[in-house]
Amino acid sequence: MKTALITGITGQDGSYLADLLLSKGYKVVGVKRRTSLISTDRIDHVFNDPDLIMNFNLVYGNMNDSGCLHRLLIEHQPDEIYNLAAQSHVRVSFDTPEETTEIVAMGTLRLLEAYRNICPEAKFYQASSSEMFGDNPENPQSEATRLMPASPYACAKTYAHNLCRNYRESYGLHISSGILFNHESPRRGETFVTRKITRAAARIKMGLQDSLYLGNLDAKRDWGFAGDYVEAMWMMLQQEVPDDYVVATGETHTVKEFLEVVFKHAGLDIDEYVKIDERLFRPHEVPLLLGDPTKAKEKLGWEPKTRFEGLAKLMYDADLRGLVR
Ligand code: G4F
Repeated sequence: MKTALITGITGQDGSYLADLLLSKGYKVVGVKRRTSLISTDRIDHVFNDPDLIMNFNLVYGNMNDSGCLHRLLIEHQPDEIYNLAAQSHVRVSFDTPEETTEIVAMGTLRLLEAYRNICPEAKFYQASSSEMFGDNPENPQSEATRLMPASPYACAKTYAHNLCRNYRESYGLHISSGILFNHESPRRGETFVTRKITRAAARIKMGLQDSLYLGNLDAKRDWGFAGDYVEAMWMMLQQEVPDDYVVATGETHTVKEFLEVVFKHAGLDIDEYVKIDERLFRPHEVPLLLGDPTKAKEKLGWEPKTRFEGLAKLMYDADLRGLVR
């Protein structure tokens, strides 16, 4: 039985990846930062399933603590390591740049050092981000596109991405980075724009909320389904040769288009409920992200199954179901 260690287990991606790996018969060690509230909602279904919980181990850890990361790798000797832990909110990274950099950049360095010293035979997945393309107007963006990060978060991700390539080349380690474009789901955090919209629409529909405040509606993103994207992560680590891959749908849409699909589906009038709040604009916006997933398709055989409209509707439906339960 293979063992996979996942940092960021309580996040959207960590929870979908745990589901996937448990379904494939892995033993999963999920690393969670201590918080005063429990915050395990996204993995509670694992605890409630006697078959799944047998192969799942939730452990405390922290990307700021080298000794802890070393101890976890010594104790669990993973075959695969998935580094998903992050302060992943771009807007918030402008307010907490140092904390973001500590977790995303230095945290990755600490984990890589532990990995190369303790279990260098393991395979390592790095969660890189399309935010790294930032200001680069060239599109669609591929693995060859120049990185021009435009936020503290993206700068930290770029450092971690470059470091992973450097460790792969310097030490011959099996490290692959997935340059994931925006990926959403009913498990998406409530402050990211897609979930903020679907949750608000459901609450408005149920009479629990009377307005939705948003920032820049013109930004364009390449939005896919997180459940599809964790499959690409796993596929990367099954390759003989490690590499970097763009994971995207190859379609881009404005925030306004997402809003329109959801409100139409909900039977709501945008003009009646949506207001613009200047405070939600970013000091520096990334105007357009559009990925070219050709390499992932050709080399991994990966393709997204869920498309834009279906994604928006399934997220709204899930939020509505959550309220009428
Ligand atoms: O949903 P967002 O906050 O996601 P963003 O900034 O694109 O980043 C997400 O995707 C990245 C992959 O490309 C990840 F690396 C990152 O960790 C994160 O998961 O914002 C999307 C767009 C932005 O242009 C933002 O300005 O929506 C715009 N927006 C408009 N109103 C808003 C809002 N974003 C948020 N969060 N909240 C608003 O009210």
